[in-house]
Amino acid sequence: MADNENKGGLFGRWFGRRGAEPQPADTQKPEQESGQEPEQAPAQEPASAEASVAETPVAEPVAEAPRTSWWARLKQGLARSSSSIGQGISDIFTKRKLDAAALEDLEDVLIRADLGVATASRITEAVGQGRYDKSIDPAEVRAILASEVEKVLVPVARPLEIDATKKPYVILVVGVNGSGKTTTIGKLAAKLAGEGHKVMLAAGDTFRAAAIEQLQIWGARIGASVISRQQGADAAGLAFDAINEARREGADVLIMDTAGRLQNRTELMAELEKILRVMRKVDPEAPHASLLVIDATVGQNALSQVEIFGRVAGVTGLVMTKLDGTARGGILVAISEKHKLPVHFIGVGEGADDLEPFEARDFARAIAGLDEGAHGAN
Ligand SMILES: Nc1nc2c(ncn2[C@@H]2O[C@H](COP(=O)(O)OP(=O)(O)O)[C@@H](O)[C@H]2O)c(=O)[nH]1
Ligand SMILES: [Mg+2]
Repeated sequence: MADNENKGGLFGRWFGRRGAEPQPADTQKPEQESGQEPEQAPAQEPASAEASVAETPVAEPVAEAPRTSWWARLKQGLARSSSSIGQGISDIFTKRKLDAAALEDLEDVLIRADLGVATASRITEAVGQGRYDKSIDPAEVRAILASEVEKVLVPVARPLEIDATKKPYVILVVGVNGSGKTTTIGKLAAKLAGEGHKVMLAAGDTFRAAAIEQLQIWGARIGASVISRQQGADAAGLAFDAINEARREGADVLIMDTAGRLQNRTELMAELEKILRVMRKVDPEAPHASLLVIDATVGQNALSQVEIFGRVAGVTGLVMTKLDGTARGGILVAISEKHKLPVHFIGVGEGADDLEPFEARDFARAIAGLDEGAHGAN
């Protein structure tokens, strides 16, 4: 594959991700919190990975290597949250009877872990129920925590269902810069293509040439055609053409990338509204899904992203990425509690198969630091 040679760094990572260790934290730092605009975005797409082509062999046989189990990866991704919660719980409840002060301390620990005030107080209440002046084992507190978190997540853990009567089924992908939109599109497209859907991609991040190229690489990798225009072109016009083109080609699914934008920049958000308006000229029901991609390392800022993108882009579901490093996974609980939007997938790495359907029970048990996931023994 000629492409393979050109983009060895990226392909090496795709293939090499199977069974590989998670990326070191410094390669996955979110770059969107500092307030930069899309036009100033640092090149963090695969193009920059080309520098390491030489020392990154394209290791196809690695596909045979055993893959670290899903549970182990999730647990590791949530380790930062679960260890701070676990430590806090041990500090509070070891050799101490349960009283109002202990419960207050517990609530603080949970709020600091981004779980949100509502969930934190519900967990605290559940822990306190009938146990005043008794001692409680930290493990029991963690079990209660897992069960309360699971209750919040069960209603939102919903698969992304492609309605085959909509052709193409149009998926718009939005989010702040660097949250993992383009990578998620690649992973999602790979998944859908693997399930037999004919997928087409639209390179709607027209701000940066590298972003267009990044999507083209994914398209080539999975055999999906990519509609693109030159850098600086109008994204709404591209959306219009893309739906028409997808119809002509008989694509089942069209996934449209967009430029990262900060949720507090009105003019950029207005551009997103324009994309939606123009899409609806071709298909009044488009987009059929509007996915907000959130970076799990940003913490509280994610709440305002959900709020504002939800309002402007009519977000129908969430994907949380980067749950494989220094994630602040608790925020997903706060988001679910507050916004009740479906969470379809979580991203646990940069490779094509690092996108997993969101499972409430696994996530709840991992964040509580319990040992087995939903599929393990209890
Ligand atoms: N570790 C890790 N890195 C990710 C994940 N998803 C995306 N990335 C990386 O985050 C950076 C930004 O991703 P990109 O898809 O370009 O973000 P976009 O600006 O929203 O399109 C890239 O270096 C990706 O490889 C993930 O689930 N885990
Ligand atoms: Mg992008």
